[in-house]
Parts: sequence; structure tokens; C-alpha cells
Amino acid sequence: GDEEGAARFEALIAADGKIEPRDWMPDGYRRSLIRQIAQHAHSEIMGMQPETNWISRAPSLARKAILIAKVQDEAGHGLYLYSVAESLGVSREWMLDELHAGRQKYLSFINYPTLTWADVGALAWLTDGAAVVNQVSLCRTSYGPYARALVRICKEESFHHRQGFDLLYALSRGTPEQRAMLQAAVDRWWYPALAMFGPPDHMSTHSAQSLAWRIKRATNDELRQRFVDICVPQARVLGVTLPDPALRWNAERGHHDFTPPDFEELKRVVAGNGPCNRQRLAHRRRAHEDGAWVREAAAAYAAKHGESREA
Ligand code: FAQ
Repeated sequence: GDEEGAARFEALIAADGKIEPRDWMPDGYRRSLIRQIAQHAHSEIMGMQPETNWISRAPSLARKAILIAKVQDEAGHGLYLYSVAESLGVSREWMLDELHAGRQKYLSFINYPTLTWADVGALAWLTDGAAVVNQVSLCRTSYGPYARALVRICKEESFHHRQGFDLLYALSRGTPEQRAMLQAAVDRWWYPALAMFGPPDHMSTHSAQSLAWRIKRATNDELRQRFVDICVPQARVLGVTLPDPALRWNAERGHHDFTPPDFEELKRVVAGNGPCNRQRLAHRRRAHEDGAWVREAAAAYAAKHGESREA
């Protein structure tokens, strides 16, 4: 019964075990996972947009092949994550409807433009770097299918981060114009990347409950601090200045002090008023409509395949 299920759930969480799809779970646990995993899946597929428009303009065949591979990985991550959410009893079709209607979210950084080739590198170095820090922590999430999907996602995400750094490293050894382009892109992407970790802990609606259920394993501010500490020495290698005059090592804390992102801006962008929100969502809806024939053909094929197997 429910009572037995609830006791087993509490015991599993306390023992740091994994909850599986057929296990009893509180409605709130299920709802919170669906919310977070749908947002995560949507971020992966929406995140393809700021990069795809640079595939045809990549400066070499090697850079183009790398960028195509990265964008394909993101489509793959979206697919694993939609499947993970489906194991909680919702359909991919419903999640996409929620995204297209603006009821489910995707991460705010995707609503900023990639103005130059250096933005492709800065986006990957900073936002994939932030994603790795967050997702390595989420590999220990209490929901089994999410945790297992994240192990593979993190490996691919590390490659994305690495290729971004490599792209920027090439620019850092280039002409003065290339170095200026690199610095300008880092100036644009630093704060959107810091905002990926969400509102500060005292303003975070879900953190306390998600930590108690071990859906999240670290707070938004803990992960943001970890990310800043990782970026500082890497920025030194690239010869760039991170756009925060207050950024400095604090020996007492053993961490860098820094200026947090503007959370009013985060709210505005999440509410739909960032520089590219309308364009991104319109593009996604159009891609979905254009893909209707693929879904119909796949369904027809599946139906036919089912018939012939029965015969
Ligand atoms: N943007 O109470 P909290 C990638 C919302 S992409 C938009 O702290 P929570 C691929 C939040 O949803 C990265 N909304 O929430 C790539 C909530 O709203 P709600 C993929 C934000 O859930 C890279 C409200 O604010 N990773 O890897 C943002 O405890 C490069 C209150 O916040 C993920 O998606 C934001 N930045 O913690 C592709 C991570 N921050 O739902 C291309 C999975 C907060 O009540 C290029 N998600 N909100 O309406 C998470 O880890 C968590 O959900 C957090 C938020 C940490 C984002």
C-alpha cells in the first residue's frame, strides 16, 4: 500500500539509494523531477539554435566537423532526457506542447545571440563548463534513470567544454583583432553563464525540497562558486579578463569573491523578454511543424511493422 511505499521511499532516500520508475514516490517528487528534467531536455534542444547558425561559417573543415558533432550530441541529450521524463508518466508530445506554449522553461542563456565566431567558443567554454559543474553534481541525483543518463551526458559535455576552450585558445594566439573578438565574446557570455545556476539560495523556490529529496546534490550558490573558481585559472591561460572588477581570491574563504549575476535580468529573460526569446521559440515551433511528416512517416512505419510482425 501507500504507507509501505512511503516508508520504503524515505528509507531509500536516507540510504542514498536510487528511486526507480516503478517505485512508489510522492507526487511532489514526481512533479519536481518532471519540471526539472523537461526544462533540462528543452535546454538541450533549444541550445542547438545559437550554434547551428555558425556551422556554415566555421573557419575550417575541422572546426565545422567538431561543431556539427557537438550540435548532434545536444539533440541526443534532449532525446535521452525526454525518455527519462517519460519514465515518470508524461509524454514527449505533451512536454513539447508545454514548451511551445511557453509553460515549460529552458535555460535563459539560450536567449542571447552569438554575434561572432568567438561567441561559439565562449558559449561552449562558459555555458558548457557551467553545465558540466551542475551535471556532475546531478549524476548523484536520487532518480535512477536521470542519474544514469547524466553520466553519459557529462562525458559528451566535457568534450563540448574542451572544444570551446580549444577554439578560444587558437584565437588567443591570433591577431590583435582576434584577441579583441575573444575578449568581447567572453564579456558577453560571463554573466549569462553565471545565471545558469539559478537564483541565489535565499531566493530559490525549489532548492530546500529538492535537496531533501536528493534530486539536487548542491545548492545554486555552491555550484556557482565552484564554477567561478574553475574559470579563473583558465581565463589566465586564455589571456582574457573576466568582466568583474570585484573578482579576486579570498584566502580566508579559500574561494574567489565575485559579483553575482543580475537576477532581475534573469527574471526578465525567463519571462520571455531577453534579446532572442521570440525568435528562438518561433524557430522551434516552425521546426516542429516542418517535422510533422517525419513523425507521421515514423508512426505509419511502426504501425505497418507491427502488422507484419503479427502476420
Ligand atoms: N534559466 O528554485 P530554483 C546544456 C527557474 S544546457 C531559466 O532554484 P531549481 C547544453 C527555475 O526553473 C544546460 N530558468 O529552481 C548546451 C525555477 O522556475 P520554475 C542543461 C531558470 O530547479 C550548452 C525558478 O527559476 N542543464 O547543457 C534559471 O531548484 C551550451 C526558481 O529556481 C540544465 O538544464 C535559468 N538560468 O534549480 C546546449 C540543468 N535558473 O521551474 C547548447 C537542469 C532558475 O519553478 C550550448 N536544471 N530558473 O518555473 C537544474 O539543475 C535546476 O533546475 C536549476 C534551477 C539549477 C536550473
